[in-house]
Amino acid sequence: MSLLNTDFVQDLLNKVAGLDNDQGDARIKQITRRVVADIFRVIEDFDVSPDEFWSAMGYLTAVGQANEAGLLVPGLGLETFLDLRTDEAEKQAGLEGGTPRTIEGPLYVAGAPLTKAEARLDDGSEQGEVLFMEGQVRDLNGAPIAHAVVDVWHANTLGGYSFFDPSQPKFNLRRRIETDADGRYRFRSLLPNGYACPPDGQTQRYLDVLGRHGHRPAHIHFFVSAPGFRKLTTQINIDGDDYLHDDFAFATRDGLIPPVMRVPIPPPSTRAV
Ligand code: MBD
Ligand code: FE
Repeated sequence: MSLLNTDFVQDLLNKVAGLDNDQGDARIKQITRRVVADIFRVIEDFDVSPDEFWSAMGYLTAVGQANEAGLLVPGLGLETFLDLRTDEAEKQAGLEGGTPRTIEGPLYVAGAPLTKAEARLDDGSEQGEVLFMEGQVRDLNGAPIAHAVVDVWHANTLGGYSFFDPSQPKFNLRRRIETDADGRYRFRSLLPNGYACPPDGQTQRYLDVLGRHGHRPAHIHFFVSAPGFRKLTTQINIDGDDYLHDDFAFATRDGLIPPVMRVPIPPPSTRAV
């Protein structure tokens, strides 16, 4: 027997969503009507017990208290779904091509130091493989864009991000670089390691129940923006990472795995002076 389909429960849903008044926000009301009805349906179809229900409410409370909503969202593929929808909307609008977008994730911090054309992202206090990256910001016709801002952020060699990892200096591995007259930028940093969800955190607790890991492949985030252009949110992955195609956040995409060239450093005695 379905309680959901009774007039009584349908009327309850209408009242819950404020559909019996003419105040408030019509769109939020419609969405609320759907979301609550869908939760009712899940409870009915899966015969969810009160204990199970309250356990789920306790979980959501804990996610909020742990500030992990932004981590759970990519873990559930929701952020990737938003990207796929934006891709589709742009395609419908005739906007195709260029570097693919991928998710922002929860670890961006605004206001990183801004420099022209080049930057060093690490302060020399951490040991690791030195990374050089350079590129050119171009429009869809291939024309370079001068004075674009490349906002880059990534993890350290332990997979931790400054601000979220209190052991790192402020804005460590976070910079904004303004492209030069040819649209070019370059930076020096340290090769990051992959991020992993906090093992005792709420996101990992859920992933455990799903039999999933909470690892991301090593990656570098970018916002690329310039006046008069859409803002690009993307990442590159470091080729060869064990999790390259097994990202808990589902952010790896074709076109975002550039070749990594390892360059031997000649011993000091053979170095040109
Ligand atoms: C990250 O570093 C990240 O980029 C995402 C999407 C989720 C968690 C950690
Ligand atoms: Fe990240």
